[in-house]
Amino acid sequence: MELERPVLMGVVNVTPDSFSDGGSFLDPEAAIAQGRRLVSEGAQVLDIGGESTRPGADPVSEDEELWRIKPVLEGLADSGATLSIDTMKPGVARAALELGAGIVNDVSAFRFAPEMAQLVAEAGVHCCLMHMLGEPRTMQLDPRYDDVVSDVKAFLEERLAFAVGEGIDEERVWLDPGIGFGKTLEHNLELIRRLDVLLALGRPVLIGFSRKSTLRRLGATDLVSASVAAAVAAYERGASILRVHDVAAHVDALAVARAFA
Ligand code: HH2
Repeated sequence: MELERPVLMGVVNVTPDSFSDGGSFLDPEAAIAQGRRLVSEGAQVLDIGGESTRPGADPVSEDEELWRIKPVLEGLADSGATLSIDTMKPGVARAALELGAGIVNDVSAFRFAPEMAQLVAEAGVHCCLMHMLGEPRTMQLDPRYDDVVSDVKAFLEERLAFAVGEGIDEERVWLDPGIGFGKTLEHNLELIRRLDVLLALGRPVLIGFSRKSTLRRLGATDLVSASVAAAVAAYERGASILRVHDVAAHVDALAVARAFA
């Protein structure tokens, strides 16, 4: 996949309980319409997820997740975007790959199910490996690091080596520090401030700050404009892929930021 920074990854959450849009797109038709709208606004990638990873979220069964995402992947196959499946489950990833998905976005970075790596290797698709401290149910309970940036870097380096060892082409791996996944506001800010440390791993970095509650801790009340500011900051520090819910709101801001590059 040719990456010309910044790539906008539009979020399609087919869930009743996601952070900010839970329940809005549980109906497949609504999710498909949302996906098409995000592509028309400028998303090159659509990230389709059937399980919420918000803090405290309960896990979803594989059958339920499959039931949620399959019709949406089918309905978006001709959308013009590369489809990404946001899942930790190999069964869900396999079904999505059969339906044409080109990216596996695993927020557990293949820790939940290591066999996910072989699946990605055999399919020859891209994957995104994300850092998370602990698991969604408990990750926001007093997260601590020696140095958040070096700890996340060491984790991503190890997961990248694991992925490559399982046969995944290094060129097909994206890395993500996992904004909000077991991190305080200060941790999230520090990861963006020192993004160069993660870029030194040599892989494109994905950042998902969009609509996250950590923005409220900065006093933000309008999470869309706050998300745009965070995306621009991440882009300026070298992020390649921005995972966002409000594609239209990001397009012009990033185009202008890019003009300064
Ligand atoms: N954030 C969320 C979900 N998946 N994947 C990556 N790679 N990076 C992220 O930052 C990321 C992600 C959480 O956001 P959202 O999809 O809005 O909520 P939920 O997980 O509750 O569906």
